[in-house]
Amino acid sequence: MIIPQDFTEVATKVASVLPTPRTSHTALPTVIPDLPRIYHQTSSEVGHSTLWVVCVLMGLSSLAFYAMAMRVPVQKRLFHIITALVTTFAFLSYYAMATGDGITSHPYVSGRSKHGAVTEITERDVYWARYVDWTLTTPLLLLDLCLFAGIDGASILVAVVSDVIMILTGLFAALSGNETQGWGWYAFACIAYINIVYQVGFKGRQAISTRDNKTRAFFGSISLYMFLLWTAYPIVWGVADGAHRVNVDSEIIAYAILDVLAKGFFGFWLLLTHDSMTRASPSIDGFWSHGLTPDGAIRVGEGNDRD
Ligand code: RET
Repeated sequence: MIIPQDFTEVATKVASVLPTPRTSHTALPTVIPDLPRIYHQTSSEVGHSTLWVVCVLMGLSSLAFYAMAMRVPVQKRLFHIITALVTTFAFLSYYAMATGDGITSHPYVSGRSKHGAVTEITERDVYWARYVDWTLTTPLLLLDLCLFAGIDGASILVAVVSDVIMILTGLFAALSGNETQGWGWYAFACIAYINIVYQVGFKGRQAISTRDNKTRAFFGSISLYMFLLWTAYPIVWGVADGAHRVNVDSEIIAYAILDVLAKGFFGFWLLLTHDSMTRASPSIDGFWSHGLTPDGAIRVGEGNDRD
C-alpha cells in the first residue's frame, strides 16, 4: 500500500531520473528532435605501443641517471638526483597512460546544424596523467637549469610557481566544459609560460655572465634547446587537445618525441657536460652531504676525530 508520504517519496525519486524540461511550456513538442550522434576519439595499437616504448625508455634512463649519481661524490650529486627524479616520474606517468589508468574521456561538441543545434558530440581521450607528470617534472627541469645558471632564489621561486600554474591551467583547459572557457585557461597558461621564459632566459643570462666561457656557451645552447622544445608543447596542445585537428595517436607520438628529448636527451646532455666540468660544477656540503650535525657529533671517516 502506498501511503501519501511514501507516494511523495516515490514521485520525487521518479522525477529525479526523468529529464528536466528545458522550457516552462507545458505543451509536449509534436516533433521529437534527433539526439546528437556520439563519436569516440581514442588511440589505436600504434599510440598504445608508443606509450609502452616511452615507459621503458624513461625507466632505463632513470636507472642510468641513478648509476651516474653513484659515480660522483654526494657533494656533486644534485643535478643527477633532480634529473633521475624527472625520468622516474615520467616512467610512472607513462605506465599509467599505457595501462589506461591515467586516461579519461572528455566530450566536446563536434557538429552543429545550420540553426546551431548540437548534432554531434565526440568523446576524446584526455591523458590526465601527463599533467600530473608535468606538474612534478617541469619544475624539476627548471630547477636543473636555474641552479646550473646560478639564478637567485627569488626568481627560481617565481619561475617554479609560474610553471605549476601553467600546467594546472593547461589541465583545466583540457577538461573545460566549454570551448571558449577552455581557450581562456589556455591563455592564462601561455602568460605563465612567458613569465618562465623571462625568469630563466633574462635572469639566467645575467647570472651566467660572470662564469667562464665554456659554462656560458653550454648554458646558451641548452637553454635555447629547452626553449624550442618547451614552446612546441603548447603548439601540440593547440592542434590536438584544443582544436582537435589531429587524432589521439598523433598527439601521443608528438608528446612522446618531445618528452624523450626534453627529459631523456636533456638529462644525458646536462649530466655528461656537468661531470666533464667538475671544477666549475657546484659542490654542496653541509646538510646536503652530511645531514644534521649537532655540535659535538663525531662522524667516522671524516678526519674530525681530533675535534
Ligand atoms: C600546455 C597547454 C596550455 C598552454 C601551455 C602549455 C605548456 C606546456 C609545457 C610543457 C612542458 C613539458 C615538458 C615536459 C617534459 O618532459 C600545458 C601544454 C603553455 C611548456 C618540458
